[in-house]
Amino acid sequence: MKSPFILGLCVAAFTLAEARAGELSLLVKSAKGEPVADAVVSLTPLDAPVPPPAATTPAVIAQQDQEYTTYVTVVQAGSKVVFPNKDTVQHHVYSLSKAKKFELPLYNPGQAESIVFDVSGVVTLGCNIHDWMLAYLIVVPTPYFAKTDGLGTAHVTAPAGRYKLELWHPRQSTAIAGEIVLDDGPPTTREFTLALKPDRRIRRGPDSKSGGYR
Ligand SMILES: [Cu+2]
Repeated sequence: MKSPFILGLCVAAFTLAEARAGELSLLVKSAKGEPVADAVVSLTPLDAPVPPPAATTPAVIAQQDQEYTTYVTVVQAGSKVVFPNKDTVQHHVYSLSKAKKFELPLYNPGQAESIVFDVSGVVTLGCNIHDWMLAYLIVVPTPYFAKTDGLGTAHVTAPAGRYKLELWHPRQSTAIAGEIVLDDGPPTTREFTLALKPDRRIRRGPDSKSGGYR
């Protein structure tokens, strides 16, 4: 039987480990000072092993109303992504990106295909039938990542330590990289201003019969 002393030590060690979580609080703005959504930040440990992907529910990028439901999706390398067709028409999903070249030949409404993405990088998704359909899957080497919301903010919780920070956005030609240290104190804050290129997405006309994004 374990002595209460040993048990007490274990509990203390566990509590200490639990408390040593750091947090990054990120704000991304455009050159005009407007909040930037869909910026992806990832933190890759520099002094600690990178945990493998958790066995969570796979990410989903659906086709609905002739659009991809999610413009920017982030997963850790080694994760599965499901591509359900929730539409009333067929779609043909493909990517010519170096991180993953693939195609899911024409499939019907109600069907779902899935793919494992094991190489880090940007995977640009298109559809052979609907030229305007465009989405990005960002495959990162770490489980510590987030995507900015409409306010341009994102939060990443990770164990205290030193990280390589990478920031990517669809309208930014190269990713920003840097180093950051998280400790167990108040969140570490970072603010980035991006010089964004024009939005490549084709917008849908007012009649809504024409193709494009809403
Ligand atoms: Cu399509």
